[in-house]
Amino acid sequence: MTTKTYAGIPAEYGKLNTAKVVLIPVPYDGTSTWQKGADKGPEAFLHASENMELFDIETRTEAYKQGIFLAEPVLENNSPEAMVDAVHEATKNYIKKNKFVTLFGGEHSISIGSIRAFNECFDNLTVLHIDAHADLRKSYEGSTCNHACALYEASQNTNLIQVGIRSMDISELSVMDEEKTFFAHDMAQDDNWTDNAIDLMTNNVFITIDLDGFDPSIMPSTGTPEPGGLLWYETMEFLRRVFEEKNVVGFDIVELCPNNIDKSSDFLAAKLYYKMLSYKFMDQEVQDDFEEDNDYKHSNNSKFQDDDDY
Ligand SMILES: [Mn+2]
Repeated sequence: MTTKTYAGIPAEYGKLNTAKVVLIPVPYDGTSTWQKGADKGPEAFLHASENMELFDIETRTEAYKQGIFLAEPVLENNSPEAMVDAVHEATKNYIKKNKFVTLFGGEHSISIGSIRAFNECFDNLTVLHIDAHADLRKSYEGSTCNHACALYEASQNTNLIQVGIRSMDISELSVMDEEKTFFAHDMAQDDNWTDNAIDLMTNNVFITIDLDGFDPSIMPSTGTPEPGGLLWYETMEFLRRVFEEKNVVGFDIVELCPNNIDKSSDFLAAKLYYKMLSYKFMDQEVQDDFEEDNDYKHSNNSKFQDDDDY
């Protein structure tokens, strides 16, 4: 990867010791079943981010000034299980440094590792899962770490809320909690779905977004596009409310499958990531003296309050 800092931000905003945010790229595409290319996602996302303006009009903030450290990418790909372990370890390492940890995939199986880390570090975790697909298979093609299984573990040991679902196998019905599932065809008819989804959340929320949750008209560059997905402003309105009303502890964005023709999807992913940071930090002052290694408090309420204690 050629990028030195996220979005080309000045180096003083990209240092690990002062940054509030850590971004872990995971260019992994080992188990995808149809179109390959999610391994190219992080690079396309970072490239688009460099061409994005960094003042967020809606919140009137410059979230990058909170500091965003671009971590070394997780490159482990000997097996899906080894990749999941590597993602878990990297994610937990930065959570323990009291960073707001974010990841960019890669295919959705990376989320098995990130969710496992967040669930170990935060009490009563809600996983908000935005996706076209349920991803609730216990195993698929011989592995429990296949992208089709991305949310199975979360369904067993977190408060999993699924939004935008419009494709699944009948076998997943027995795992799915339909009370906590917002099917796309119902959302299209129900203006109250955002209220209902937020009511089901505990305070600590991890968000995992498969970009195919968006409608293919605005997000064509993904491995398995499905008609009838989320549009931009309804998603932003929903996400903003989640960030305002809950303690979002981290997030990942997966399944960008870039191609040479459509660049708008890369920019959607870049904008989505930055909007989520803008919502997270919209009420937080930027540190005055950023270059000093101040011991300021982070707001993520992780179990780990002491940087040295691990
Ligand atoms: Mn999906």
